[in-house]
Amino acid sequence: MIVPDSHPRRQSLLLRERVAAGVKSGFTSSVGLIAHGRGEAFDYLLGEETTPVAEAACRAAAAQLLLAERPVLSVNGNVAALVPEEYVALGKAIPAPIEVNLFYRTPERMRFMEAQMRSHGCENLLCNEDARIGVDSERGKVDARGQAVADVILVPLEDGDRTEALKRAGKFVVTIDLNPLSRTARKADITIVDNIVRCVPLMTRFVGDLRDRDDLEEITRSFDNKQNLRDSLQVMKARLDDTHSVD
Ligand code: PTJ
Repeated sequence: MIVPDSHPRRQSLLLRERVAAGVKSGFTSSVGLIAHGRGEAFDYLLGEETTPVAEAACRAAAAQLLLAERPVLSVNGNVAALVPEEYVALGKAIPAPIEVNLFYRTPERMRFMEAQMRSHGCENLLCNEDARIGVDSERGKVDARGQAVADVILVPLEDGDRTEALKRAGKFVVTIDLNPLSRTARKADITIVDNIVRCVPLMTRFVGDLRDRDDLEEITRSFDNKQNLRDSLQVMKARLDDTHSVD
């Protein structure tokens, strides 16, 4: 589809097109379109920009990933459609492997995911299913070199039960979710309430800038995820309360 340069919602339409193209190519689930629409609604409430609250969460996430001994970045069909290159860049900057983890997992989709990530420069990609974490869905199948042994895991655009299972296994979970009320958002240790297309490049920038170990430890120590979620909801509430926004 051609989106005219002058279209007032051009950016948003282009992102939809990326997810739709992912479905057409077979690596994004058709249900991923519904997930994307849900994200769009919450992004409207945020004002479609990275808030100072989200920026602070990004900084804490970058610090935690740098402090990790075995960090892993999980990728699903929506992430692979929206930010393949940017995700690979984040993995290289930390450095951390990227592990494919799909809810709607089939051998064919796994092959398409691998091709999509490799075509965007991913060299350190984990796709095996030779270990398990404690969830009954297909998400329970993991790579023995990745989530199974990781200490800090980035789990973006997630649907629910995996974060709890990872937490039970003693892992530190970072998520990106535009919905601050979601199960994953509330169960994670750090929740970045922002659009993944904006916050992944920002995290990479923080990873490049932050190096001093004392600073990293202080940033993670002083981060409070419950307060971060309250503040994120407050940003959305303030926009809803602003009756002038319809003028
Ligand atoms: O590729 P698969 O098979 O692993 O499936 C992936 C999806 C995303 C389909 C699956 O995990 C799913 O159904 O997710 P949910 O339950 O819809 O949750 C996704 C969450 O991500 C929701 O809370 C959305 O608000 C949020 N979200 C959607 N798009 C974005 C987003 N958050 C940040 N940036 C986005 N662009």
